[in-house]
Amino acid sequence: MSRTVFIGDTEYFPGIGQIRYEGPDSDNPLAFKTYDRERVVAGKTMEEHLRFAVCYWHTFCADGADPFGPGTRPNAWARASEGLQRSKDRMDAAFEFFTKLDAPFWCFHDFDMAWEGASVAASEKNLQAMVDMAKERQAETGMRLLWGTANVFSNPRYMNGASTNPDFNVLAYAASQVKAAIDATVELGGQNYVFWGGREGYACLQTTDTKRELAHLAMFLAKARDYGRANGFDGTFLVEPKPMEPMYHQYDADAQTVTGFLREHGLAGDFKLNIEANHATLAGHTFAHDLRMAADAGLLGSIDANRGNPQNGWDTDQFPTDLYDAVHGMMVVLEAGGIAPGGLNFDARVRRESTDPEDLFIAHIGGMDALARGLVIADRILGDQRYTELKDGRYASFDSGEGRRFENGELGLVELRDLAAKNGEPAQTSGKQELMENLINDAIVRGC
Ligand code: XUL
Ligand code: CO
Repeated sequence: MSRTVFIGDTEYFPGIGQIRYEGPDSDNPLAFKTYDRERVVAGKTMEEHLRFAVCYWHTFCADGADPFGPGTRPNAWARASEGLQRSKDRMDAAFEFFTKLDAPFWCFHDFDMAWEGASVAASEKNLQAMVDMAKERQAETGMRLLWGTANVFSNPRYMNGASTNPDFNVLAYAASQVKAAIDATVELGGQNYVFWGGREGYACLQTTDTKRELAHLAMFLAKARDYGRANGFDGTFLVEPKPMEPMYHQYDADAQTVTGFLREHGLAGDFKLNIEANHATLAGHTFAHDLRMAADAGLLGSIDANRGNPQNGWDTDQFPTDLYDAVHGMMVVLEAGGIAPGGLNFDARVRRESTDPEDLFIAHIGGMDALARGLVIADRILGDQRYTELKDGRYASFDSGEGRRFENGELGLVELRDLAAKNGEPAQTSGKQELMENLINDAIVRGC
């Protein structure tokens, strides 16, 4: 059963019906070749595994503008000059897109869905108007909210940060937005709530009291958690690591940094990580690396699926069509037991030069197919004994005897020294990287 397609007073994507699975031989650019929501892989349907979400900001708020030039896409839903009408048109376009794409989830920032008012109370009222509308649209269509968040980085008041701002009044203003965005997330049944520390970092180390700012960040997150828990939010809070951009340094630099921070402040558990591929690469890691670090810590919460550009290193937020990234990433997700209640959110935008309305569909279809292929191939690899034997076999010397005693904490440095003296130079053991790479390539060419 597919979702009900929603079309409002205006059809924003005429000529495009619901996107369907047509199989690998289809040459229809507006069809899935691999993503078949009902197909069962490793005991669950693709829809249950992948939990795809469309994001509001890149897909319905961006128009292709970059620092060197204005927008290239005259979005039909962004014509009204008045805030309420523009937000309503945008929401109609968004629900038409979500349901035609047949993705189960969506994500928003407060001021992508609504528009900022001249006061805290005015902004709350604007957001509530759009929450009321979104609630109706969700009920009509069966769409669900993966996560909500607050944009506490675009308004100039946040130029020096939000919860790490040196001015307490700015911190309090950010709290008013986070409170309202948590309320909105609860009202829409959101399964997660995200903190991306857009400007939580610094531009000048010499003017910044980093210790104090980090303490404020931890206090702010704890108070948000307390508010959410007391007001009906039983989902997961997520921190989204990113090392830089827009700041020179952001405190939530990567998965391991955030893990340490959450543990230091007693936040781990209520808070997990939302790993974004392009943020991991900005930090000098791979997507799979940050997923692995989060999963090993028991803190893999959700994923912002996209990719960067290896040539420039910026946060280019391209659609995740790299098959290796998809396979490597889904291997971690499967080994971690899945991503629910998180999901795979396309925090990705079409290129400035991709100006046809259908390009938004083509981009999402490509990302969904790539990650579905990643899922099928990752499952194949993990089910291949050669993979487990190769990986586990490398640690065999810890499975029994003295190695096992070391793991159990029974050997000190003196005992280890004596064992080394007795056993002499260790025999060389091959790392077998190329064999593993070949296994993965062989699994890829066996198709999906
Ligand atoms: C920015 C980014 C954000 C967060 C939500 O790089 O990834 O869109 O995902 O604030
Ligand atoms: Co993101």
